Amino acid sequence: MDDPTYDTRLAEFETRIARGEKIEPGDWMPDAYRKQLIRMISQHANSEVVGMLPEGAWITRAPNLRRKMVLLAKVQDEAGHGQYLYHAAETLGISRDEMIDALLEGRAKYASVFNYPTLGWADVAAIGWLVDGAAIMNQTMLAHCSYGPYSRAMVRICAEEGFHKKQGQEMIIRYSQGTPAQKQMAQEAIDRWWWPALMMFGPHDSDSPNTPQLMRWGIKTRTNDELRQEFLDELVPGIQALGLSVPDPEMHYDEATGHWVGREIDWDEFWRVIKGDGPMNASRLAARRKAHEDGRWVREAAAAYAQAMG
Ligand code: BYC
Repeated sequence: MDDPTYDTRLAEFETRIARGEKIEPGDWMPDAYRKQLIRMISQHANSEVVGMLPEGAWITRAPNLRRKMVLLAKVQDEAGHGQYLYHAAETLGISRDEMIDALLEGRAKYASVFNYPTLGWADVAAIGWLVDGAAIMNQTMLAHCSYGPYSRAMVRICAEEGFHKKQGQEMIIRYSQGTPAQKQMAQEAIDRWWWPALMMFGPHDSDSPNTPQLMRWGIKTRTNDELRQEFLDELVPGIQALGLSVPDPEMHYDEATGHWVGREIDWDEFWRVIKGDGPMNASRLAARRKAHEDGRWVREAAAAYAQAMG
């Protein structure tokens, strides 16, 4: 039987990716590919689960039954996304317990955007339109990624994120056409979530150590800056059409490039938040730890039942 060398296996692996084939869990893959996927998918799963907290805080304060039902469904969807993603990561040889421990011990990352507070009802709307909107751009790309379980999870997640984005956009549209107080509420929410949403796409390509390897292996097919630009080009005219604005006095349409261009993101703030020093980092982790402890008896009962049933 042939015993292909690492280089031969790598060449075959890369040829499969170039042909557009999906890599599946039992297939040969370079160690670095496996590690990159575990890193990204587990961070993504953590983001979905921590991302339930900012909006979850408003479920009891939704202004009417319809809004409450929509918000409940959305937050529940995020839990489901976490489930698919932890499962997808498990196919790569890491256990859910390891991933959850890393999150609760502060060793794992999750999207920086969820370390900001939701100070008003319209923040729920801004998260839907801006944050889910940013997530969809990134996840539509990931639905075409080279790893089968991740790409299939993304197809389903994107369908649900489409509903999340639309319910947020619909709220902002209505409030922008409502009373002066409602319009102001919508504007303040956009002002609060604008910069954190732009930061979701990650650092500039020149400061993104992972992008070259992720692009080489078809995990990412577009860079952080390309996706951020697409977001700006879609969102800025959409917000302005409602008589609202983005909190960036330098934002303008550049005729030469055909793109919207604004001022530089505050990257010091971005790195501070990622390193654990954002407005809500401690509170988010405390909430997850409490939920984990409160759910311990359920996990123990389920494990005992499974053992008793053989
Ligand atoms: N936040 O080399 P880079 C949702 C880290 S949730 C925190 O560019 P990469 C929703 C990065 O991890 C959807 N950390 O990284 C849920 C790396 O550190 P490590 C969330 C960030 O991987 C509830 C370092 O910075 N989406 O939709 O090439 C309610 C250097 O970065 C961030 C995903 O998770 C950040 N924003 O690109 C509502 C998508 N940016 O790991 C909505 C999956 C960068 O080397 N992830 N870092 O220590 C990705 O697509 C990519 O990982 C990223 C970063 C674009 C985020």
